[in-house]
Amino acid sequence: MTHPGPFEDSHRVIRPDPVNAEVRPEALWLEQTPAERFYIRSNFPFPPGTGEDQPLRLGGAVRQAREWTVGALLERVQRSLVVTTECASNGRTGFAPTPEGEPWRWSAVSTAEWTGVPLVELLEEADVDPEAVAILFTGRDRGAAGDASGPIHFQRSLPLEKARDPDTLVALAMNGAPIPLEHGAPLRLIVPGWYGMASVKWLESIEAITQPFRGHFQHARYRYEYTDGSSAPVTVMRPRAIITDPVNNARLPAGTVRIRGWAWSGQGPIDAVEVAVGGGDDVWQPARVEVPSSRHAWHRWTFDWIPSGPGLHILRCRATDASGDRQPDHARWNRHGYGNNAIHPTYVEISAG
Ligand SMILES: Nc1nc2c(c(=O)[nH]1)N[C@H]1C(S)=C(S)[C@@H](COP(=O)(O)O)O[C@H]1N2
Ligand SMILES: [Mo]
Repeated sequence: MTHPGPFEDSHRVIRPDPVNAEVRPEALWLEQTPAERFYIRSNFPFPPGTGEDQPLRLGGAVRQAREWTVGALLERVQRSLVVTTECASNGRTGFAPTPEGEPWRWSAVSTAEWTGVPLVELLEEADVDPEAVAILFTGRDRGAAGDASGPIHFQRSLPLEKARDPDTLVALAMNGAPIPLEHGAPLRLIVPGWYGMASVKWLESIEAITQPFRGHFQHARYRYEYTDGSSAPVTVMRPRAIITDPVNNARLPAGTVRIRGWAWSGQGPIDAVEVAVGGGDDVWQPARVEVPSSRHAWHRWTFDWIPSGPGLHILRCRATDASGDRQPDHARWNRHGYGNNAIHPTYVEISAG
């Protein structure tokens, strides 16, 4: 163990160095995940901390290159959004054969309130050239990746339209406090609705580019690469519902069980969550789905279940979003194991009497 860190107490650590860690089941009971329990996904070691004098540069294909310190950004009008973020690799170990990469199980997902400056305001101040095709974001962290000869930074691009979405934020606070180092201090991008890789942590520069970006984390990773040779970029989160309580392997007394969980999708609001309690059979019954506290936050759902008797039971749930997309029994296998939104069972044991 090179870096057990404090994270062993608060998370289920997937890999200690650099730290990659899932949310523990009890932290998923909360609508907003406390910052110190939010899942952590880091490709490289955390960069050193910086202060309010850290600059954020915006350049490239713009009429007026700009630079703001963190302190200057903090003085601007801020916007707060509650956002559910899931790692594209969540559920990777559910694919067979298991793709290479961090062995994420099913809890690389969290929700937080992010506060910051809408990116579009900064882009407007810099006056992006009409020839720009995308906006590129660079994080301060770096390391060896792919076949690059030296260390590279974590870099990702966004299409102009998504970069200009008023909900795409340069965030300076998480759950009302400064962003902790592991989540991108002092400032990071937040791209609601997209899998986590788009939300670049430790943001240090923004560049308007006139050619599509083909860097490692855009082109060699975070693409669905299928066995038939086709591929597509990983973007919005697929619909998914999870059971938060009872927890897996719970032993419960006889009587009605209130099953609860969350459901989300980057493709739109959740239209339905259904529950199947019969193990192998496919009788799906509707759960009650609540309106989320914000447009980008997960929906609470509940279902009152009367167990048919004592013994082992298999509980399953599945979400359908407003685009009509429903969680599948099996997600399509892809080389790096992204986007596995397959239905995932929870096992519980009901006591006799
Ligand atoms: N600079 C930087 N940003 C990053 C990453 C990274 O390794 N470096 N990982 C990305 C991925 S894959 C995810 S899922 C989210 C995780 O954010 P979190 O650690 O705050 O949960 O950050 C994204 N932003
Ligand atoms: Mo991720």
